[in-house]
Order: sequence, then C-alpha cells, then structure tokens
Amino acid sequence: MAHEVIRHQLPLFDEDGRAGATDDEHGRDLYYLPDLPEEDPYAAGHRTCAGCGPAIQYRWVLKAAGQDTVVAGPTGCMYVANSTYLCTPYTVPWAHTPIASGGSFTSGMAAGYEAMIRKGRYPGPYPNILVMAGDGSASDIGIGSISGALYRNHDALFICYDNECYANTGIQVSPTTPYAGMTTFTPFGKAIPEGNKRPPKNLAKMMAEGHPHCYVATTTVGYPVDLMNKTRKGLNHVGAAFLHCYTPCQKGWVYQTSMTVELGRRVVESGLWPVWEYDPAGREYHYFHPPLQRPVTDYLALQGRFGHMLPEHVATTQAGANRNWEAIGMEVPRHLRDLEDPARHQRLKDENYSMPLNRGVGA
Ligand SMILES: Cc1ncc(C[n+]2csc(CCOP(=O)(O)OP(=O)(O)O)c2C)c(N)n1
Ligand code: SF4
Ligand SMILES: [Mg+2]
Repeated sequence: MAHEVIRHQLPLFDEDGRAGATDDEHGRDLYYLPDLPEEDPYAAGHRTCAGCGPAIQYRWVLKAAGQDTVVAGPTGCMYVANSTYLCTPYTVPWAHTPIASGGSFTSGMAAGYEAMIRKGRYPGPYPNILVMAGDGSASDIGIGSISGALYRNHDALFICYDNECYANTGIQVSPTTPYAGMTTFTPFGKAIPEGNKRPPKNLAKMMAEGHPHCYVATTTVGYPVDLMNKTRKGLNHVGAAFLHCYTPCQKGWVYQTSMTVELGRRVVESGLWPVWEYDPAGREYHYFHPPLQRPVTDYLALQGRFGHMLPEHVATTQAGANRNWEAIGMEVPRHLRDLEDPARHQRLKDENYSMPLNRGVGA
C-alpha cells in the first residue's frame, strides 16, 4: 500500500516593512523586521567577499526554509566560497552539482523523496527541496535542465541568485548583465564605449510565460521579508516554483560593502528590477509598486562597473526603466521622462557619489 506524502505548510511573515510602514522620508522603514526564526541553516564561517549579496540571500532563504531542508548548488561562487576543504557553512544536507545540472539533480532529489515516502522507506514529511543557482547557471549553461524540471513540475523551489555576471571565474558577462555593465568580457573602449551593448535576458518572465503552471516570483536582497515569504510560498506550492533574486556582487560591481541591501532597494526604486509574483491558479501577475521612483543615476552612480557611461548611455538606461514602469502599470513622472534626453545628463563619473571607475574589475 502506498503511504501518503505529507507536506510542510510554512506560515508567512508579517510584511508591513516592505511598503506599509512608511515613517521615513523615502517611504521606507529600513529598520522594520518581524519576529524571525533564530536558526540559521547557513551558518557563519563561509568565505564569500565582504558584502556578498548571494551570501545574504542564502542566509535569508535558508532561515525561511528551516532545518528540514535539502539544498543543491551548481558550480559558481556560492559553491566555491562555501566549501573549503572539509568544511561547509550548512547545517542541512547540501550537494554540489555540475553547473548545467542544478535542475536535473533537484528533479532527482524530489522524485526520490516522493518515491521513498510512498514506499515507506523514508518516514517523511516531504522535506523542503531547493536549489540555488547563479545567473550563469540558471539563465545560460543550466537553463535547459531547470526548464525541464519546471515543465515536469517536480515539487521543489528553483532559485536563481543573480549577481549579473559569471563571478567565480573572474566577472565575465552573463545573459543577465545589464546594458553598459562592465565585465572582463565587455570592457569599454573607443569601439564600444558602453561596454555591454545588450539588455539583460528577462529570465523570470521567460520562466513564468514558459511554464504557466509554476509559481514564479522576483525579489531582491533589499526586501528580506519579501524574499523570505516568497521562499516559503515557493516551497508551500505543490509543484515546481521559480524565484529570481537580485543579489549584488561587491567584487564584480565595485561598490562600498555596506551598500548591498541599499542597492537591492534602489534597483527597484529606479525601475530597473520589477518585483512581482505570478499566480498560476489565476494566471495573473501581481506587481509591487514602490512608494518612491528615482532617476536611474541614483542607482548607477553607486557602482564602479557603470562609471564609464556617457550621457547617451544613461539616457538609454532611463528609457528602459521608464518602459518598465509602464509595463507594471505605474505612471512615469515628467522629470523621469525628461531624463530620456541625453542632454539632461553628464558623464556618470561626474555625478554626485560616483564610485571610482575601475578597469581592473574582477582581476
Ligand atoms: C560546463 C562548465 N562550464 C564552465 C565552468 C566554469 N565555471 C565555474 S563557476 C563559473 C561561473 C558561474 O557563474 P554563475 O552561475 O553566475 O555563478 P557565480 O559565480 O556568479 O556565483 C563558471 C563559468 C564549469 N564549471 N562548467
Ligand atoms: S565575487 Fe561576488 S558573488 Fe562571489 S563571493 Fe565575492 S561578492 Fe560574492
Ligand atoms: Mg553569477
């Protein structure tokens, strides 16, 4: 007789801190945190860079998932920096997979647990199963195996931690590198002054449109409660879920280490990273409308990877952000429309708070 597969239902956290508690001048309560679990299945003692966005994401995701969790990680910074010889920071079972196999490995884990529980060989309940893949893995080398896992609807959460480059091998361009983002493979120069000419692949929308039965969401490390709740929603969803999380890379992007979380908010407030959820039951998108709309320079100037941008490049980025505001159903204020004109800009390195331009990024 087949045994029943019992699944966890993780309660959601109170989310007022994202937009509801608005007692500072920017409409953001940066200090709000609800009661969070004390456990940290991603413990201190790893070897990522100071201010590493993916490490912050790993910590919040595993705090939300809890102790009854199994994790896979395809090759990337978060495999290398987290697994020095004979040591990992995980207090839960964890496996390294080849960079292309995050999806297929996790499918196997999910199918294996389900079969073992049904046959009475594992007592259950069904554990939280998740994989955290970099953007190089999830949007490029390993996208096929993740898409296959989503299509087959394995009961697991597939996360892309997006630091917008192949970081571990020396900050090379990836499909999610933004327009004008400098990497070691997209240096700026006389022939190509903007560095990277292409806009980023819209990975999360590809996953939602391509797999309409899956729960899909975007978030950033700037909104810890949103990230933790979407982790729990993805795990509670019976079937496959995909989460795309913006995670700044201090080494590759060249910014002050204390600014990781701030960047995670500014990228949303400047219209460059729409935060949304796709509900497979109603086949609907729910967009977060931030209380503040900033010019893109408030975001770009904090990072050395953009320091080479000329006025026309900044104007192009603003035009892209404005189209994003329209796509999520927000008005584009007059002053942001005006900033689509290159004549309104100076070179980015001349903006206030501009970080030094760094040609040796990732070297
Ligand atoms: C098939 C294959 N190609 C290339 C590599 C080399 N490689 C190791 S880590 C890495 C970078 C992965 O980038 P990403 O997935 O974005 O993770 P990040 O390093 O940025 O955290 C690459 C290209 C590999 N391990 N396997
Ligand atoms: S290179 Fe970037 S992603 Fe890698 S450990 Fe450093 S900050 Fe984190
Ligand atoms: Mg990456």
